[in-house]
Amino acid sequence: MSNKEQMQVYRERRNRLLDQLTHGIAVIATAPMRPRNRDSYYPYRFDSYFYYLTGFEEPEAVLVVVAENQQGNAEQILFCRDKNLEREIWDGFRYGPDAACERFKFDSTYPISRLDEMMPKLLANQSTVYTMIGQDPAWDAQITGWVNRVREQTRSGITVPDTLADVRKILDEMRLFKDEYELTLIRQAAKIAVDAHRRAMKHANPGLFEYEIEAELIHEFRRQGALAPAYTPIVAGGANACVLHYIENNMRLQSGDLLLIDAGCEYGGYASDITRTFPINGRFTAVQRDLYQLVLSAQDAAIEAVQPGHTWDNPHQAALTVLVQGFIDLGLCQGSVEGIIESEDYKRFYMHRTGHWLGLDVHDAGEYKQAGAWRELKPGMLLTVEPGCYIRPADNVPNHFWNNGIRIEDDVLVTAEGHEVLTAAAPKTIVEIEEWMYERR
Ligand SMILES: [Mn+2]
Repeated sequence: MSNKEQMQVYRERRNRLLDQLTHGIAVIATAPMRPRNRDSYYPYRFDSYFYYLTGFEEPEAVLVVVAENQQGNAEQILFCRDKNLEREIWDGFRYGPDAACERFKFDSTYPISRLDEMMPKLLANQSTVYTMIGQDPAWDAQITGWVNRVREQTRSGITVPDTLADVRKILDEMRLFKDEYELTLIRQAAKIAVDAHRRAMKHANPGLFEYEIEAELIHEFRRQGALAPAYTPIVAGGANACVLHYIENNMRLQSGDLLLIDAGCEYGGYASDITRTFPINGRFTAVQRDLYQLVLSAQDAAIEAVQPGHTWDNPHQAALTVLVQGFIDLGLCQGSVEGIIESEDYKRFYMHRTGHWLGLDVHDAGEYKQAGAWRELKPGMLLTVEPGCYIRPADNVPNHFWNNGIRIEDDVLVTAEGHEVLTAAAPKTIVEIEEWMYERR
């Protein structure tokens, strides 16, 4: 897709937002730069909603979309940093309002320094202000301040906005359905993460540290042009895999242990999210084989349940049924499948749900329930499927199971025919993993 066509995609998203603004104005700021320590900043990451509507990556920018301006027309406005040749020597290129207007297909652009002066004029005679409420107290105060400045002019006949609405209600629903352009970026994010997991498996060996494997992941991400990990990678050997959000990644890998890696990259703004679990020495033990095959069967059942017309909860229930039957067969739980699901006794070994929406954010925008019911899956939705099993030492658990944490996670697109697993090329069956690791010697 040419750059022009890409920018048209963003403009059309703003048009679709416009279609849903009844007599109102949407004001969406990008993310602030965040200080790390003293005068160093974290690498800059734009706000996902702002980026979804603009494709504009610079900090200090605000999007304004007006259903009807003072002349009665719809208008798409960007406030951004001015050109500044002096600053550009230090910090790099910035578009400036003129070039940004042309390239990003806005109707008008202004320097961000004029935001405070212009917002009361733009808000005058608008009834509803759509913005992100409560995300940043300073932003909430700014919006309120501008509305109060409009109020000061009411004796001249100007009316004041009387409704504040959360624009995310509209945008979450839009972001939930991925368009063709997004899918191109998402497929690439998935492909790079697949390669990173393959690379990590190839490099794993007893005696290495978890961070050495993390380095292999990051190497592959950057080598293929991904910005960064989409979230802090989890590289968890042995007992560490039973800590769901383990990110220290600083222990030595032991032969006989499993290694759980939960890592994905951000490419073109989009996250991939893959988990693989494999034996550090390249061969599953008999116990690990039983547990791993159970989680894999649960994942197969859950992926099979990703179908248009099914609900969000179907994959989770499918995984849960397989897992609980397995816990009974292995002697980890006692009773019937229904009874154990009812009592939630399985939560000793499986305490999270089976997935989440995926997109610009790794836990992406979109409601999971509508009017109290799990929502229906439809083509274009993208989700993860990630059942697991985590066995910590406990009196009522046979000790040969202890300290095995397993999760298997893929990124799955709902299609008209069923589903497509975007991350299928990362080795997953016991045979695939052992063969791929055997070749590393
Ligand atoms: Mn995930």
